[in-house]
Amino acid sequence: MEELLKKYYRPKLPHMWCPGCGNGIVTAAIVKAIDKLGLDQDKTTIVSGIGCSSRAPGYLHFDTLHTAHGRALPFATGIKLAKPDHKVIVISGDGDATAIGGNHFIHAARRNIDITLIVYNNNIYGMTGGQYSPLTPHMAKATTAPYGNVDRAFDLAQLAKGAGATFVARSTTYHAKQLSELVAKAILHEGFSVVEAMTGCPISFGRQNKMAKPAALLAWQRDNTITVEAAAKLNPEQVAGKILIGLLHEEAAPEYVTEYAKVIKQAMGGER
Ligand SMILES: Cc1ncc(C[n+]2csc(CCOP(=O)(O)OP(=O)(O)O)c2C)c(N)n1
Ligand code: SF4
Ligand SMILES: [Mg+2]
Repeated sequence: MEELLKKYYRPKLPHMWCPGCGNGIVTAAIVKAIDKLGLDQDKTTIVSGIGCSSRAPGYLHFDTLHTAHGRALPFATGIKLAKPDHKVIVISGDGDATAIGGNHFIHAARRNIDITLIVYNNNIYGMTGGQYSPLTPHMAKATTAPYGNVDRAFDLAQLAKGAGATFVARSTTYHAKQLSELVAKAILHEGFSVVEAMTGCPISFGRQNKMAKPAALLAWQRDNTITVEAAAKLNPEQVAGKILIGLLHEEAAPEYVTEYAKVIKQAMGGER
């Protein structure tokens, strides 16, 4: 880990994450995936919006952008169109990606642009003190829902798939090794890839939901998830109520930047 720290992290401590926050585990999973793939640091750009999770690129030694709340994907789209040979990774919170940035999320998925989006899903607006997000579970407590959240949560994976994402995966900070392997696969996938990283926020979510200890949040992830492979061996009643983790969807489809380049060529008088 020390080598990874020297190579991929900026010497910028202390960081702003609370003790027991899962964001460091997700960020390390991304770094390990990048290292495993041997990506060129000068050709890897990491973009984020605003939130606790969105602070991650600031700690990483790549070309990084910390943009506006919910707007990381439009910035990343511009970068990918201008520099098609760059790997572009977007880090977003659940609120960032599916509330204020929900529109950008579905349209990036629809376009199938070759960007990898990692959603740090802590089920809450962490940075601003625990307001509910579209991924806060039904009847979970939030500062804006002290009696429980009556809204039903999105299933991020289904939302991504329905909007056209061609790679969709989910894992947790408890399953950090699997999470890193899925991030690596997502980066290699040509098209819009989404990885939901379930992560614990003991301060803004856990304290309101009887999981103030970081270990309680990890135990929740362990006890409420099941791998796609294990679920395939069980009948539906045995899997009911569990959250599926692993590679959930993968398909090949025309990629946006490649298709756009063909249109540019045609407009310049060439053949398509
Ligand atoms: C346009 C705009 N609206 C609202 C905010 C305030 N704000 C900052 S972070 C945030 C929510 C962050 O939640 P999430 O995306 O889930 O990230 P987390 O902090 O949980 O990692 C909000 C509402 C803002 N910075 N900009
Ligand atoms: S508020 Fe939650 S998500 Fe934000 S740094 Fe603290 S523990 Fe992490
Ligand atoms: Mg959040």
